Amino acid sequence: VTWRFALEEIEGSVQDAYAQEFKRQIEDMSDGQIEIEIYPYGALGTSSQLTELVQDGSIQLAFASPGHLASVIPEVGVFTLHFVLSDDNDVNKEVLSSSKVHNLFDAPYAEQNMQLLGIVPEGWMVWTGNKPLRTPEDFSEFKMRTMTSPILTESYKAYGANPSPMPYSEVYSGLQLKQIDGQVNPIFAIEEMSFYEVQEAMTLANHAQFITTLVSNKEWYESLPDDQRKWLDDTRAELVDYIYQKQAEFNGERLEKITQNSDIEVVELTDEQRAVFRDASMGVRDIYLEAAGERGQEILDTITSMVEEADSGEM
Ligand code: 6CS
Repeated sequence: VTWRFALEEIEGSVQDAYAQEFKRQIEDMSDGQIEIEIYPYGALGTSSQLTELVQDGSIQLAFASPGHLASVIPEVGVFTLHFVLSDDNDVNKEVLSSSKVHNLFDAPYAEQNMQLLGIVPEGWMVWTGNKPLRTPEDFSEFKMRTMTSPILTESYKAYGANPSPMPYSEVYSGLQLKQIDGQVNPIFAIEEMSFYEVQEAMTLANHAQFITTLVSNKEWYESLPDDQRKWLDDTRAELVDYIYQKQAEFNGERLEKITQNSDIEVVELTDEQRAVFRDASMGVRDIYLEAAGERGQEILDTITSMVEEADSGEM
């Protein structure tokens, strides 16, 4: 049998590294019974279109990032909020891979005919722009490209920006033609999509992780023979640490590559500067709760208390 697996990112990306290792392990375990076909970004469509293909069963597996998916599943918009996660990404990995957090999303995904298979951090979100962005004032009237979910655009409205949601594939030309002033993505993506070539500055605020989720069609998952479901479940458990290390490696190496190949300015915000953004971001949580309701409240409370507990245990 063939399992079709669609990515929201191009070859060489974090999602591609995940899919390649997933393919290697599953094909190996199944002794050739299962073949994984990987479709990198561009082969099938935008993130939102990939989600539709999973929902209607045309493909079995895909990545679905909350920045887009929250348009369909508001609960998952929690991962687009700023300053919810820990500053320590090891803590985030533990919290996000816990069954406690995972279980909270089972019902919202199931209602959209999807099975949630993993919540995967891909690195800190970094702002790029035609200038550094040190204060909310710097965002005033700034045309910031965001992913397409309305909950996410609220985060940038809260800083005074003028958010322009658009698919990933349109960002480079948007920046080049100056239809937008900036965008936000993890470093590995800023490098592989060449965004740094058409931007003046990168601002590191560590305000959020780029989070994606691995999904499958729900009926497909439920109708898998026991051995196949076990291979799938074992592999996704196995890949939690694998992909966490890969994203750290990719983001580290590519920051070096960017600074070697360009004279883009790299600005790291101080704790005081971050605190101003943190304060400005808090009201967006209410907008999230309006959209995601009681389930959203439980999700936000669970994640914030797990993060707090882990952070205080570490100090
Ligand atoms: O900005 C986006 O739309 C995309 N960014 C990344 C790093 N992965 C997928 C997502 O769609």
